[in-house]
Amino acid sequence: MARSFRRPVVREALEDLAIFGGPPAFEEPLHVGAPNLGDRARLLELVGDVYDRRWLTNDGPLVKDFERRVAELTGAEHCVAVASGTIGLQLAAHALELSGEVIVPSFTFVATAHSLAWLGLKPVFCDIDPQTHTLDPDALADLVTPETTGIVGVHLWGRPCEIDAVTRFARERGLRVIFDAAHAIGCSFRGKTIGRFGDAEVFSFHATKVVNAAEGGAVTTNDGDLADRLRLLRNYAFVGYDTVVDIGMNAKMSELSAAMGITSFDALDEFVAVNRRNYLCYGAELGDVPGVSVREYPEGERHNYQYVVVEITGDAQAGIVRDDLVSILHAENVLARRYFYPGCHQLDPYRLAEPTRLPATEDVATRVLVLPTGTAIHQEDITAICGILRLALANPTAIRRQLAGTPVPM
Ligand code: T4K
Repeated sequence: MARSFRRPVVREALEDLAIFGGPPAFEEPLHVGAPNLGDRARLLELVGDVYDRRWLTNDGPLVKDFERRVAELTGAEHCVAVASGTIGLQLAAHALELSGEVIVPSFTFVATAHSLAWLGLKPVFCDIDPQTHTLDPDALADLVTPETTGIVGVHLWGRPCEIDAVTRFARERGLRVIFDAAHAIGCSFRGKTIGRFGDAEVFSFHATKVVNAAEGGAVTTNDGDLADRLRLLRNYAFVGYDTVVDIGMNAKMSELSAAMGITSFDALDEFVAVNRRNYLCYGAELGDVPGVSVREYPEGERHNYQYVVVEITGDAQAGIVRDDLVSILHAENVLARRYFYPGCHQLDPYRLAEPTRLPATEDVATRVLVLPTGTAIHQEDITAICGILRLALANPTAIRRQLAGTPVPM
């Protein structure tokens, strides 16, 4: 059900904040990642067609149409739709015959690392450039060993990583390159749409993404042989009914997901326009607030503005820190997120295997706050959220006293 819009309670005084005992500003939770929904009638029409055709999955007509739409938008020669972004990354890594060690930024959603580890590959975590939040190409050389076979760059927040530098570095050493483009549908790098770089790029069409197929993903590539191999592996590596030529898996997108994805694609321009409007609104509300900066997207490129990312610059002794703001916002029913804290290298499965220090990742991971956006968010919501942030940031002493000993919501 769509969220019925109830005007949020606007905070005027510090004591009104929910952490001081006031009622939450929002009656219902505001999520980061509430899905953008396309046209209901169109979705139901497509689902009706699926029902009538009795063709539910296995490379059906809607999946083919979805693939065509992704290829058209990205400019990639081939698109292979899959069941999720995570499976897309696995399929690409397997199809490219990666082995041993693969370099990957730690500051990413854990699926990037998991997809490699699940194949028995060792993710070797790389630090980021704190200005871009993406893989620092200057950090790559120290991480290469005789076991290294590939690099996975991540276009975090939809901002392309240093594609040229990463690709050049990899080519000089005979390494494969996959770009995790989970956030980057419709974004561009030097005027070219994301989807045609490296050996392959992998998108996510999870419910929380700007284009969603409920669950889904896609691998794009300009390499026809690789695309053929991806299609083979996606369907257990069957050739015909009885012949299996490789160790494949079930990575197929269903027709129902494709129906959702096509409906979502139809509305992409509208979703991006709303995201951009929200992003500009946050920027205007927070532009002159000391201690907080809204991360900007590079000029002259296409963006989907899917994430509103702010960095909190206050220091732990004197000011409000990011985690204080998370507690304050959650109490108001604004479920802001600490993506991607604490960095993959500090998550148990990876931390325990091999302790690593990545100073830029560790610093940025304590300062980033991701705020709700998308079509479920109204301008009044943003004004109210920013009002809460301004009030809190202007009163660090009282806030810190009030929050002393309060655990950060997870
Ligand atoms: N690489 C990168 C860089 C990624 O960010 C991701 C996924 C991947 C690879 C892997 O792609 P997939 O295999 O997922 O296709 C979410 C998403 O689940 C995940 O897709 C996404 N990145 C990540 C950044 O965010 P969570 O666990 O933080 O949030 P989740 O799924 O619980 O959703 C967030 C909030 O959205 C919920 O608390 C409530 C709201 N929500 C969610 C769903 C699913 C709704 O209102 N309705 C819904 O249907 O991971």
